[in-house]
Amino acid sequence: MQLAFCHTFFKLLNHQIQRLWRLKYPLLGPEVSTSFYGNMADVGKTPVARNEKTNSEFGYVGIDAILEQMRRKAMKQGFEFNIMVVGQSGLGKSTLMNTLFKSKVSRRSLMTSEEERIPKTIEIKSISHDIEEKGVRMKLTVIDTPGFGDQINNENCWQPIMKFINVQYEQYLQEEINIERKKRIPDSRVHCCIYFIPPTGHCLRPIDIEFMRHLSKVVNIVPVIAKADTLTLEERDFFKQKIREDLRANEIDIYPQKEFDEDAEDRIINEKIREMIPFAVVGSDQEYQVNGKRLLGRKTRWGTVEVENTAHCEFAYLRDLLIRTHMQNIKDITSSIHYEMYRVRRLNENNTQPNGQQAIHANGVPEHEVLSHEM
Ligand SMILES: Nc1nc2c(ncn2[C@@H]2O[C@H](COP(=O)(O)OP(=O)(O)O)[C@@H](O)[C@H]2O)c(=O)[nH]1
Ligand SMILES: [Mg+2]
Repeated sequence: MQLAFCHTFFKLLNHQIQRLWRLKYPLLGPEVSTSFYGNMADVGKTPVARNEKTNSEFGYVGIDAILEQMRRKAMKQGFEFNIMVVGQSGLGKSTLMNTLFKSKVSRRSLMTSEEERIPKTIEIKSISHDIEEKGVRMKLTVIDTPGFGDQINNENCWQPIMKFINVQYEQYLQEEINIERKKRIPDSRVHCCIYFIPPTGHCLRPIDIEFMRHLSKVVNIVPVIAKADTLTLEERDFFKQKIREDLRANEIDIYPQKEFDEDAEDRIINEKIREMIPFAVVGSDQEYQVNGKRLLGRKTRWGTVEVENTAHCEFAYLRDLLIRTHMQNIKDITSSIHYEMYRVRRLNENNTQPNGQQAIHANGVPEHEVLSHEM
């Protein structure tokens, strides 16, 4: 009698605890077991009498709950993503950034007088925005480089951009080696550089090759064909093919780099992306009504180019790569490959200096380092 009461009591207790546990961790599903009470409820029964389910729950520890803990921590901290756009004026850089993040994240160039519009030298401008979607916060920084390729002589116009990228690495390094380190180092390193190729339909120009050849060694480069609505389908396919050949011939390693594929699954996914790159994109921040739906597009006399429709252009592939599938990987490669290379070189240099002194540039970067972080 007493044994029967005990049995019923523990069974009820077990049921209540399971219910509370599921309320607290709904993601964990029904498999969560409170095996201690489960065992107690079996008091007085022979082991043979236990059912299969109780047996399978017995070994559950709860290690998978770490995922939920990580998710919450990441939600609390938020994310940082720094994206740079490079290409001549008028190729649609600002428009594409607005298209990607569906808001006015980048200022469109105002069509003022030619002289005012084109800066005499390359300016580098960063604008940060706090974006929130479904409770996930992201600090997005768009780094614009107006003036790139706009001069009569564009020789070495990649240099100020290389310098800017190195300055960000240097700032991060200085924070890292400080005795009193911040709990979280602000990350201004450029995670990704979108390089805009003008839609000429021919081949890469010397300036494109020179820029990507130098910069692909220090940053993740994602080339795109700008204003792809100006090319026919045949022209687009031919141009893409030609660009891939030019990149190969000049040994330019763009993102996602073959040598950094982590496993076979990665390789299969990235191989498909590599076969499609450069994405032929169209940008727009104007919405139009098409078949009863509101879409981002470019309205012309003969129809509307739907920016997110893959039958019209490859913008959606670029968006998926940058935001939906590879954002974390882009940040990881920046940190574990590009920044790491910079860090190792800088620390080695420090060690080889007889008196530990170096020529320091006005912006805090050693003079010879400003332009020479190329392997
Ligand atoms: N045809 C076409 N025009 C575009 C595209 N993207 C932007 N534009 C237009 O090109 C002009 C320059 O765009 P903007 O984004 O300011 O170029 P940026 O100087 O590279 O930043 C604007 O009139 C845009 O509306 C595109 O994909 N196709
Ligand atoms: Mg612009």
